[in-house]
Amino acid sequence: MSLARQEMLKIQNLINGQMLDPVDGKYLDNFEPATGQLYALTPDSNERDLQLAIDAADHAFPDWKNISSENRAQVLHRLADLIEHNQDDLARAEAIDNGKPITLAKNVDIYRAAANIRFFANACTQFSSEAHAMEEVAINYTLRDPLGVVACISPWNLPLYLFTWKIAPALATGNTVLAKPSEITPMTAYLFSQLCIEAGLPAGVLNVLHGSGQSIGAPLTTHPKIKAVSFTGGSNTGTTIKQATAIHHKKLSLELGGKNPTLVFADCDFDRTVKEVARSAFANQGQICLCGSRIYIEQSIFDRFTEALIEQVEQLNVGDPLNADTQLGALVSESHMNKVLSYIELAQAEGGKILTGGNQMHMDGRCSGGYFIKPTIIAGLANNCRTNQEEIFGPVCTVQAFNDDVQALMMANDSEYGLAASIWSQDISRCHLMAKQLNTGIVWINCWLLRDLRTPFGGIKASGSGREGGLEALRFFTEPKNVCIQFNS
Ligand code: TXE
Repeated sequence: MSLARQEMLKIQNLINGQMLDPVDGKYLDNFEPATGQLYALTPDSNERDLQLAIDAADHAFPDWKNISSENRAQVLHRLADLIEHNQDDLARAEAIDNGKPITLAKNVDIYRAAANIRFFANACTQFSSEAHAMEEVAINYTLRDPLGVVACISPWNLPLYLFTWKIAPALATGNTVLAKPSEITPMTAYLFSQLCIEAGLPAGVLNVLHGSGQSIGAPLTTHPKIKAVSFTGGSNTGTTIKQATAIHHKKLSLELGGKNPTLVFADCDFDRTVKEVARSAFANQGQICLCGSRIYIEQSIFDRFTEALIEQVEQLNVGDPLNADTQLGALVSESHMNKVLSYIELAQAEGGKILTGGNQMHMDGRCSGGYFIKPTIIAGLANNCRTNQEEIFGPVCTVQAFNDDVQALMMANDSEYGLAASIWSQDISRCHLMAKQLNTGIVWINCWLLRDLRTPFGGIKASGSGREGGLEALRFFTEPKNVCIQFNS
């Protein structure tokens, strides 16, 4: 029985070290994807909330940038400790808010949120810069100072994971932050905000503003006090932000969409590859920009591999995200479910054949009103059709055969996206050569989503510009300045 709207939990912003209601008292509805029920209210923040946060971050910046990196690291380690201590509550909140299985939320999302913060707490104490000697003439040294007040904007698919992935390096390098989580999945950012206060993060260093892209996201990116924008989300939104900020010459990091190829060769480790390719296509209900949604299979094993993949996918347990044995949960919203269902219809109109799945799943009990789709594999489509060219971002993948390495590479690169790819073959010299020629920012060989946080993360073309991770992130959130001193001057 859902509560009356006015009795709902009202999420709050974090501004200047305090949990605050939106100034104008406006809220957006927040639904539980597994049940379709309204269960909380999210601040519909606007420019009045924005200005309070900007003032707080601006005021906090000088002290935060001037304390030692060791002191910043201490606060961040305390925050990571609190995330770990509260991981069960955070995982449950994430599963309810996003619809993902609770085991995935705990083992991936919340685990990585703490790891993100701990990684950059350590990294900032080791962050150094360069010097360049000009023999007997002069010495150059590079300063890398924080930018000031920066904006971090994140999407709904990996809510706390991607939220902290941006905030951690920004804070660790001495910037103060205005962070905006997705209005579709605000809950863990709200709980995280309370942990920031408990960890002793100084007031104004991090400010969390909830609300829609239009009412708070857009004014956040264009505010003159914002020195840089780190954004993760859809490619169209990335374009909008790039256009809106161009006149202000802001520093931008854009992690956008993907339509990632999976290349399966006849000499792959067959049984393991079937399992891993299924995981790469359907993890998080296919709502990870890194998911392998275009599966290319060498002709000689096409039928056998496709059959084995169908069998593997049909064993996946689709169900209540709060059940520990659920492997696929609900899609994040009714509108996103309908978008994915429309692509399944489009695929059939384009001549595709549904090999398994292809329909909404209607559950019993508490999830009867939820947003579930049967994991779907589609064959018989041309590489240049919309189904194979547009990002669907759901539990839907296509299979196509290729005859040789040249054709596989051509089909894989035939995309406006360029984020990630995976190659499955025991011929390692072939894999190195394919990796070199794939037009993506990330290539996995005989693995998928194996992540080292030191590595550059991001894509090319419609998948974005700039890189996150390791030194790339520390350098994005600092400004290099070269100082040249002439000897005997
Ligand atoms: O994106 P949206 P979504 C991509 C994924 C998919 C999308 C899903 O491929 O396409 O993200 O996330 C805010 N100015 N990636 O639908 O709508 C909005 O409120 C400022 C790629 O949420 O673009 C939300 O907080 N902000 C990625 C955020 O932007 C605006 C990994 C994203 O919203 C705005 C994960 C505006 N004009 C998902 N409009 C990768 N490559 O790593 C919206 N927002």
